[in-house]
Amino acid sequence: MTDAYLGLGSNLGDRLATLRRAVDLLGETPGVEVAACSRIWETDPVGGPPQPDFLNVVLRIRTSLEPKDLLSACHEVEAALARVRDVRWGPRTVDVDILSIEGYVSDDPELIVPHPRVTERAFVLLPLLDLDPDPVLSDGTHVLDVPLGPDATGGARVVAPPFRT
Ligand code: GSY
Repeated sequence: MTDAYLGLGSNLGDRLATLRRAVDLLGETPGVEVAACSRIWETDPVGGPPQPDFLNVVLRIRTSLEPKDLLSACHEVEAALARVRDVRWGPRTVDVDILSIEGYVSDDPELIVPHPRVTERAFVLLPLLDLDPDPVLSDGTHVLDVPLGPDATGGARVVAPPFRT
């Protein structure tokens, strides 16, 4: 089993229910076990057109899936929750991103690991710090050693405790 971090975000419909269902679906996926869940953060949208605020959460999972199969599992959860991929960077029912996979580094455009913007986005960074005070990405980067960009700390508030996993 391998540890991995996933980032989830939603800014359409019942955001909290959607995130909760996405976490449940991930946990029901064969070969995926949800090990830890961050608090639920409401965050200002970063990028794209004007759009509603997001709810974001980060999970630590343990998985026996190969990275590409884990990516497919994430896409299946998005599809099950009727994510519509229309506007790039636009509003979405749910987004499930792979942030880091223990022992795995990839620059394949289909699956870049670690995720290149972990240290640039408060909606990823702050929930990740809920799970680990000194997160280390799969390329050896200590997240807290990276200079933080302008979107890395602001525009985020905790709105709910972690989901039960
Ligand atoms: O990449 C995730 C989708 N996304 C988000 C998000 O999840 N949260 C916030 N606050 N802004 C975002 N912009 C994009 S794109």
